[in-house]
Amino acid sequence: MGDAPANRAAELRELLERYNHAYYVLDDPLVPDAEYDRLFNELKDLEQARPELADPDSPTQRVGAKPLDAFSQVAHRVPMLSLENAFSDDELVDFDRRVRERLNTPGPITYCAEPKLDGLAVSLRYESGALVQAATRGDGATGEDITHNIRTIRAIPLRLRGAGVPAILEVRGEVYMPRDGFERLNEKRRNQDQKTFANPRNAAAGSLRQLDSRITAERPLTMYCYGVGEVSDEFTASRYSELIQRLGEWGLRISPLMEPIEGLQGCIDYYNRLAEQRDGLDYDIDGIVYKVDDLDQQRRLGFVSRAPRWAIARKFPAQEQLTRLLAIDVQVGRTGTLTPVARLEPVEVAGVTVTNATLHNEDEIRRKDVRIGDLVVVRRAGDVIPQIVGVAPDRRPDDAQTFVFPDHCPECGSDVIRDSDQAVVRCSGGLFCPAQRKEAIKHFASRRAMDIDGLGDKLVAQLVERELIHSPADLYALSAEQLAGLERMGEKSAHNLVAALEKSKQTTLERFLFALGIREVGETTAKTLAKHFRDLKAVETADQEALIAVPDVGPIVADHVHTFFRQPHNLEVVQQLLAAGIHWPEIPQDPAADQPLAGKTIVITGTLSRPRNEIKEQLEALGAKVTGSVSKKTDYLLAGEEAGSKRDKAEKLGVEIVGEGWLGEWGA
Ligand code: JCF
Repeated sequence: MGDAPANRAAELRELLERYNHAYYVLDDPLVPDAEYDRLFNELKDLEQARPELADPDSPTQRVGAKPLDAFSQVAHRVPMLSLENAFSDDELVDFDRRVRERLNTPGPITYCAEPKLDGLAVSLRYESGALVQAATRGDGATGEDITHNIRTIRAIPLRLRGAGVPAILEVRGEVYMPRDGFERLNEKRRNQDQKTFANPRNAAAGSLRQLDSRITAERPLTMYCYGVGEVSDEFTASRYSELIQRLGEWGLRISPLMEPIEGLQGCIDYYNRLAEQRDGLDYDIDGIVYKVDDLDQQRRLGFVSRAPRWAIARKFPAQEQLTRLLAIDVQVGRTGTLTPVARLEPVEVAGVTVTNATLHNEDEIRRKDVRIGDLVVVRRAGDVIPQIVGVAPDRRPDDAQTFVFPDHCPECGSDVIRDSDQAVVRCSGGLFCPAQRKEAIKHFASRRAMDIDGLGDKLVAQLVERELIHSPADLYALSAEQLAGLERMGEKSAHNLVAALEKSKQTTLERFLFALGIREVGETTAKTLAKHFRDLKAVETADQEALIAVPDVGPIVADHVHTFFRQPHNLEVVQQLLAAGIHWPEIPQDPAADQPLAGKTIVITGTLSRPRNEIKEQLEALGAKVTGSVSKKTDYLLAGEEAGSKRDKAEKLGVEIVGEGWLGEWGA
């Protein structure tokens, strides 16, 4: 008779390890998160009830353990190498020539190319398939023991799987923090008044340098493997690409972008391809690594000091640059949020000229001690707005000026108000403030709101500044003659705009609610409200209790909605809009197509017109599941501009690729 709980624990561990591997290593989940959580909790309960069943390698043990007093040193049995850099094609040409000369071959060399990650190099030691030690690179000869931290990273197997695992296997690779995790971490730290990390590399390094692994466990780290150190004799491979493939088969995470290429031209093509994809990747890369693929050729080439002769890193333009901070302007957003914006001496960052960057908020400026006139570090990565990540304090000019946050709105002069909990400063002027009025009208007209074609930002600015309109309702009183008199407006565009205004009158309740620009009421909330109340009057008159009763509406949203419809001015505008002829179809009692995208798996990629999270939330509200990478199970790839590897993969797998406009089909 077996011990039933012991058997179940073993079974759960095996299942969880398989799901873990699929999720964190292959980026291709096998079960929904809820199922994983259910099994995980079952195992946790079992281990708690029967402590003798505990296992240090159990998936439940990845939450970190008691802090260490200090790091101990680890001598690398095989040195951890660094890479020589090439900053131009010429330097790459030289590299290729040197390789061919040393090998005495005229023909093209087969290289293996991979993106060079900007993270932290580590070495993992597996004995009989079990992870026994992990160390940083250190000086290449000696590093620090970070086993306790590495064990919290779910992409790193605690035990290797599959056949032929060597008795001793040291794996080398890069631990890094994906961009979205980095942004989320910084956002959280900003809200908690903690210092933000300058870039994902620093965040990864800081996370691995913790004595308390419970902190590391909370950080979104992952790893790609790119080599081996000490390996027992039974392991043989003839090519680097084959060796890496084997690591993948044993459960280690390897880059899907790694591929063998032919000769110098192959290197240049690969570089150009990745340069295109760079902004769309979900992690920072600072170049391409080329390695001679034939391991025998590698052995013949050998090393110079600490760098192999068989590899080179071709660097991309840097993602961080120093430039002068000329001024700090304060911008007023739709809901009156004042955001400091850095005006910079133009500087090229990773191929794009940057003249503005966000400074987030007042506290952030203070924490970073940014002063006008400073040389500042600007970072641009992916589709994120350029950021000021720090200053060069030793290069501060004598006349650098501390920025004083204004007490009054720069647009309308109203007093500013500070939210007590957040670092947010807001203009109290409401729709009296022209900046807020412009933003409110732009929002009202936007594609996902009333969808008024041809009403661009410049035009809205003119209309507000010339006091032709004060509220969205005034738009519908504009005549073609009035419009034709404006700058850059011909008779034809004026007529088109009037037609677009007319067309926009036929809308939906959810679009209308969204268009009103009530604080915290995004498309999802607007849809929820519309579905729940089915009638504008009902939303208008709902008290807070009735609003909180709506699924996913919390007290803050309820408060904003309630307050909005208690303002006579707002009610008047709504009345005028209805009087202008805005109307929508009645909403049936129980919408049959409740969740039109239920059961669909969608991946989002490329540059989109709105934050990815917003789109993700909408898709989820429609019943879809949004995942991080394309696989056979993906139903749609929602691709924005400059979609890179994910688009290629979707094409390869025959996954349907749709654009942002497709969301409109679902009323999103
Ligand atoms: O991605 C990297 N940062 C990276 C670093 C990739 C590699 O293939 C490397 C490396 C450092 C040394 N290979 C070596 C030999």
